[in-house]
Amino acid sequence: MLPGCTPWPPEYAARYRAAGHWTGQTLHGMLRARAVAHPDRVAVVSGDRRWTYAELDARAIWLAAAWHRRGLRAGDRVVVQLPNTAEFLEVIFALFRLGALPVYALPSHRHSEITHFCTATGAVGYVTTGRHAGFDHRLLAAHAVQHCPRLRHVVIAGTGDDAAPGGAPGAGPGSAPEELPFGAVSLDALRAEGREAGAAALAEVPEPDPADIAFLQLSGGSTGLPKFIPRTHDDYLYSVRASAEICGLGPDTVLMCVLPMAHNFPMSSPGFLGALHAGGRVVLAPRATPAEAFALIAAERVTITSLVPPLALLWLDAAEAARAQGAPDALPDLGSLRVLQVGGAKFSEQAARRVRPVLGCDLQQVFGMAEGLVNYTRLDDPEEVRCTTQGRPISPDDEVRVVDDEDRDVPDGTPGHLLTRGPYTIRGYYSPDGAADAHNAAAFTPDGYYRTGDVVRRTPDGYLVVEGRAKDQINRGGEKIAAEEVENHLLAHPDVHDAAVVAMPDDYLGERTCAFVVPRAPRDQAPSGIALKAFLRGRGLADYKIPDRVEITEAFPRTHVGKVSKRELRQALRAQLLARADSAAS
Ligand code: OOB
Repeated sequence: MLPGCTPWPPEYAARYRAAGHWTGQTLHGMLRARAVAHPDRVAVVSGDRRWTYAELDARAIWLAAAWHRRGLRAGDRVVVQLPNTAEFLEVIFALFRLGALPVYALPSHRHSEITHFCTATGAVGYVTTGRHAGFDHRLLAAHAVQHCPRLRHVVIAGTGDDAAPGGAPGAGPGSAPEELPFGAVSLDALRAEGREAGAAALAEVPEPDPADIAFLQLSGGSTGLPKFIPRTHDDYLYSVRASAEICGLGPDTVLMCVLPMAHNFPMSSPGFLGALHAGGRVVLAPRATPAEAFALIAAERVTITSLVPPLALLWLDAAEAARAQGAPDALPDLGSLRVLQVGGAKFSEQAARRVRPVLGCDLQQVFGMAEGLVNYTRLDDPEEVRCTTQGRPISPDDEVRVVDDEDRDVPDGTPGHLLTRGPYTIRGYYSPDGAADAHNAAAFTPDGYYRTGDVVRRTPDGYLVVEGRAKDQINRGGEKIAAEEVENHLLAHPDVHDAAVVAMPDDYLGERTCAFVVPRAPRDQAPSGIALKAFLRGRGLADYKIPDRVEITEAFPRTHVGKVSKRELRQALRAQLLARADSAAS
């Protein structure tokens, strides 16, 4: 196994194999089996392009061959930062074939995050795009090459604006190498190289061990910098297979990916991997706006998709508004949509009850985490359960404990900390050279339970209701922000003496971020909120981590042990917001 990863104890691994959870297949093996069984079926729809299973597999093999020729080897880490395009699939399946590990970055990540991912994982490769959503990702590549000496394989997929490679200007096979400085190669050129070499170039390259790590996923995090979650082929495929079954996927499934593909939810719950496993079709949505998504649902006859709560609210409001207009073509035909999954953050009961009447499909709540455990409401659960709980675990072998502050189990119905272990929940974060050992000691119990940081209540029939959170994290509409990460960036400002980042309630996103800042200088010379936000952007922090609000204050309230009392800060903020809303209303 990759050094720095914590394996399951052998007796657990044996049990999960005996139970048929771990089947000894790799992620690329799964695709290959489907490509052999039904080569001509469409696997992925991305813009104007439709790739069959055979084509997707062939492209992955060409890329793998080219990378192998260029020296990429099993166990090597490659940071992958791509938008929702078919190339995402091609790239990760190529890496799976080689046993090289994708490290999943989001398109919104900037140089602070990318540099951390590359250096902390010792990545030798970085795959990104050209211009996307108004930002030129080649700038990130240039920065990474300068700051990450191990990087040898920099690949740019497409160079045009919001590039759909192959169709965008300058992105074709002819894109000249001189367009790509810092030793980068275009994905098209790389694929062409592998195609020439042919699949035979991989003849001597063994398939990776299914028990080994397939990729590194990012944790939402609550401390300093994001941690990396090592998932094996065996454990991940189990969660994909079981999820596909729970969600009723089959060859007729048309699954639309709206959320960024790098997230665990749209990837595997059941996500695009589940749809491919079931022999269905994946439709990639470049944007999540109701207008574009509804049109795509109607055009491709989408049957299932997954959203975070703010997007679900946006879709509900848009569909209602379109109906209210009364024009027959104001709302595209959403009749093919059978299931809308909502997860990543708490979906209010009130909103949940609107899904069936407004969108005409079933709601499925999903409460999961990239570390493993995923809970689903079942499709045949009564409406009440689907609207008021966040579901129950995938597996009979998921072990769930709800405990008090002293790790003592609490009775059903009582809120407590959620701990879990099982056949697809990690036993430790990736810890090369012991980098995450201290964090692992805190995040896992000695007997291997992961401390999720979530506060839940369990119903008598084993469903979980999320009540809150004990971890120092902000859940901004499904995007997770570790308070400490942002605080450390603020503390790097020469005029900042202390900083504390907390969540503030928000009707739309659920939570937004507020940074309380104690300046070094007197208050009237303190940096402005605008200046501090610009400072954070300048440090290369992803946009979703930039605080929505900055409060300059003279000192922080403290707990009796002298720590900053975030609870009091949140309370003060809430009171302030309420007072402001009151005075605006009067
Ligand atoms: C998903 O994964 P992550 O790793 O981005 O975030 C996990 C955390 C959970 O620990 C919990 O705090 C929160 O996100 N969360 C929810 C939730 N689903 C996730 N909180 C309340 N209600 C829900 N339904 O977010 C994720 C991974 C796989 C499937 C779905 C979501």
